Amino acid sequence: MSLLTALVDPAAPAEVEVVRVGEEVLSRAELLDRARRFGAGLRDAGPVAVLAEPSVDTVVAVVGGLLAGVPVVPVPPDAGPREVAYVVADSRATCWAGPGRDGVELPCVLPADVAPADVISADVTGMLATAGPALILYTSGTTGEPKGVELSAAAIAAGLDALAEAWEWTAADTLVHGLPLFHTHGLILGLLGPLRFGSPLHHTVRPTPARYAAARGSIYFAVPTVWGRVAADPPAARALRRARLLVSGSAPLPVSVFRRLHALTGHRPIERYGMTETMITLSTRADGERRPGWVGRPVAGVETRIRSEEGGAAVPADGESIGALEVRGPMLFDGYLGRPEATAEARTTDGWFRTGDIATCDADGFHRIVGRASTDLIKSGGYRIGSGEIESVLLDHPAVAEVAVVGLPDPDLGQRVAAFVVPERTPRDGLADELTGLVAEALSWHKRPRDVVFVESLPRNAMGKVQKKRLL
Ligand code: MLC
Ligand code: AMP
Repeated sequence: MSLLTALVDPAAPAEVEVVRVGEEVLSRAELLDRARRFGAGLRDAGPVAVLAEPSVDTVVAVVGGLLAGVPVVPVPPDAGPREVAYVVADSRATCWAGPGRDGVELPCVLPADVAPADVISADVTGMLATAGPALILYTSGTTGEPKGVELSAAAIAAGLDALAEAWEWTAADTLVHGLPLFHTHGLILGLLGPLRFGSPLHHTVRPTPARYAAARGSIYFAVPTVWGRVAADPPAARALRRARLLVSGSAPLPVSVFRRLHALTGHRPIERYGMTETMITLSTRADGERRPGWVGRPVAGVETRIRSEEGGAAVPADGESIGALEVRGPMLFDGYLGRPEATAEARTTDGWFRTGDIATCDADGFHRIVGRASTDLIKSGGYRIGSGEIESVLLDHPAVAEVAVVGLPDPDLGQRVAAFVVPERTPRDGLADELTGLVAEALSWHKRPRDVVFVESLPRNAMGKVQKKRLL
């Protein structure tokens, strides 16, 4: 059995459109042919790093890697040279797909021009049984560098099938979104889902309200920032009345946005909750209650438990008591690449994954995510950003004596990255912009601080530890 069941189904029509990215369209036959040829070019079976621009070439490279049974490592296209070099080295990628990037010295396979002679043998079809990771997704932690999350084809298939069941997602649907193709939301749910279920994907390149309104789909995916922008654009929102499901995730959907979307579109959005490490574990359903501020029940195969942060006792399922959310299920990751200690730390001794989120659950099994246990993981526009990685880049700058990075509440992005900087001396003009640029260059554009605040000192407790909560 293949992960991409509908795509490789020999009985499916060849000429049907399966993926559209902006103006570029791929039929099923074209995608299969190009992906198989690309896959055949990956001769040594080492991971392939794919510069995940929103383009059909990215789709070809990802699908080609999966069909060839080669781990795919998506690289954010807005990543600076230092982050690109880190991801390539840490993942031990042996091949680079896409336009060249400074500092990448791997052999390059361009998805656009693989020779026809390279047609892959028909028996390589991305079997679910393939050992090892199908995808390695890089994601930030509370400290240190981002970690590579290893997801097997079997886990991805289980995660997608659970969503198909909850959302009644079938080949009769057309999915529309414009999310990045390097994270769970846009890549796994947003690309591999359509190719597994045979529902065409229309990727809008950027997730703007106008583009969502212009596309004709039955299911729309977006992060809360995008839904907030749609809700602030009534003509665009009204165009989504004809959809079947509006789905929000990757960060909390503000209740006000839920209500406004409902008023403008006639739809109560589906909210679902997940993580790179777990895929989607909680969701409301196509045929069930959708409650503003709540993310629903465990999807098929998932179990959850909520334990008190002090002592670990189960908290009552009364919809008010809060505790640390732990999950288990068949869609969870296998581990952090090359980091057995971090992998072990992420799980309890009895095998549950510690999400790091604080949640409550009511007597009906409905969950609400209250926040994160640590202030060191920031969610900005749906992107997960570790304050530690930004702090270490800023501390490298000679004008920075001390720094603390936090996520401040933001009406558009949910949280915005803010850096509180103690300068070595009176900050010169332009230093704030220089520090912002440094993060964009070393890490990614989307990790750059939106605010740089110069302060004389950072709030510390008696032990000298920075008290970030006092900066919020
Ligand atoms: C963009 N811009 C750049 C740039 N990239 N400029 C210079 N250099 C770069 N590298 C410009 C754009 O052209 C634009 O300019 C401006 O910056 C703002 O662009 P934007 O795209 O609107 O960005 P922004 O407002 O910062 O971002 C909002 C957002 C983005 C919602 C589009 O945050 C986003 O795509 N979020 C999705 C994150 C996501 O998919 N997370 C899922 C994680 S998985 P101008 O002039 O055109 O305005 C997960 C699991 C789960 O969490 O549960 O799903
Ligand atoms: P990532 O690893 O980028 O997928 O980020 C995972 C984190 O996003 C989770 O640990 C949550 O903190 C947050 N998250 C995802 N979906 C939701 C949601 N629907 N509501 C609240 N937080 C969410």
